[in-house]
Amino acid sequence: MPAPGENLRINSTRLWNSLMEMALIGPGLAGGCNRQTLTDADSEGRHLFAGWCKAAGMTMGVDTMGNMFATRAGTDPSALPVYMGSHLDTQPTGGKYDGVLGVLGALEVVRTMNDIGVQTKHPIVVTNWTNEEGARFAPAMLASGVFAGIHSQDYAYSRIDPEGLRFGDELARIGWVGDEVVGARRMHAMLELHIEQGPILEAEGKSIGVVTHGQGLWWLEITLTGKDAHTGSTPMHLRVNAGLGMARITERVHQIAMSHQPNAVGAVGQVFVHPNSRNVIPGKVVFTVDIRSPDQAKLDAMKAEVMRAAHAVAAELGLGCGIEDVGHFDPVTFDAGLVKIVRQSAEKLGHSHMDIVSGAGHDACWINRVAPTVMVMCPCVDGLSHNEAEEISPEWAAAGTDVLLHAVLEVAQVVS
Ligand code: HGY
Ligand code: MN
Ligand code: MN
Repeated sequence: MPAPGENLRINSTRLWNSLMEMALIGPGLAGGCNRQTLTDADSEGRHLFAGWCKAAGMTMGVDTMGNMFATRAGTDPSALPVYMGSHLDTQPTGGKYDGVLGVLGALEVVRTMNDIGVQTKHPIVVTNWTNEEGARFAPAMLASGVFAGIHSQDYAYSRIDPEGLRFGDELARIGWVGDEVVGARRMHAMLELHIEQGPILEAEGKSIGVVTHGQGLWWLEITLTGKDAHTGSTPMHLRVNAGLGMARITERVHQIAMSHQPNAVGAVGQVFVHPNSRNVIPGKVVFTVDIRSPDQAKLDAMKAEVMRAAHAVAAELGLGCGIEDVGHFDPVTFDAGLVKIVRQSAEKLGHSHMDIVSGAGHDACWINRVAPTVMVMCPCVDGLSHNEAEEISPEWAAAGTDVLLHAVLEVAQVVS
């Protein structure tokens, strides 16, 4: 006689329909999503998620960072809950699945448990972490970082978006400041389902990524100051061109990442040019360098080399140079016991799988500081993400969510 829940599979049609319904909120211009954190679209998505959680019989808690926690009771209310979840906010030109699969996959796990009345010893909590992307308000994983004690709430509330709006004011404006003290909750474990956002699983023909580690990251915001001047009448030797400095540093970032291969990456993704007029030599540029590696020594070395290169280029061109750390976490090792449970769940379900290091940052990287944590990944088409054309198959979504279901049933201990 199989143990209760042994043959359980999620309802993949229900999951896919929920993903498609959420994707209609904050639609992008090219088929993806633009549901940036603390916008009205984010709030609308939150309300849709909250309504689904209520319909699934869960009780909702919200903390002062807007993190949402929907609880399904366990048989032992004194047992610490098992958390699952990810994020509903998206990049400005984001896809339909980055983060959303982890939140709605976790909801589908609860819906499936409800279908046959599975009871677990530990309560189960489905989570939506605020501002995972860091696109509007840096750094990424801001609210899970406050929850894990990495950032103060005052720091988080003070973060400013490109329009000069304040995180704390925007959270209040959309009405999602909760009454729970952020970080007060204790967890038995946290499991996050996420698309890979890279090409490895698809290329290897694997349906499941068993995430053993996450690479570390630095976001360095560099401000170069030169002199606005006429692009036509200013002789070349009299120019103090901040735009030229940015171009040279951008090239150096690429060279530095290439010099630390394998397992090192670097790029500049966000640039603000002032005054950004066709016939004015830029007197000021502000841009963010994103460098990452799973190897601590490489990550540290790249940061030092980028800092040196930036100051050297600025000196060559007579530019002022300021560098601010606007995001950082060191390489992460996830909980070995949970990794084993995820791997065994994939094997039990007959899904092809491989161990993998996460190239992207995730809320799990911070929660790993305060509770045993692991991630489950599914492939995405051509490894593409942070692009409106991001795509996964319903089969991949179902496989990842089935693995999440069985891993959670194991960790939360099925009672009946
Ligand atoms: O930047 C990241 O890796 C994540 O997508 N926020
Ligand atoms: Mn994500
Ligand atoms: Mn993302």
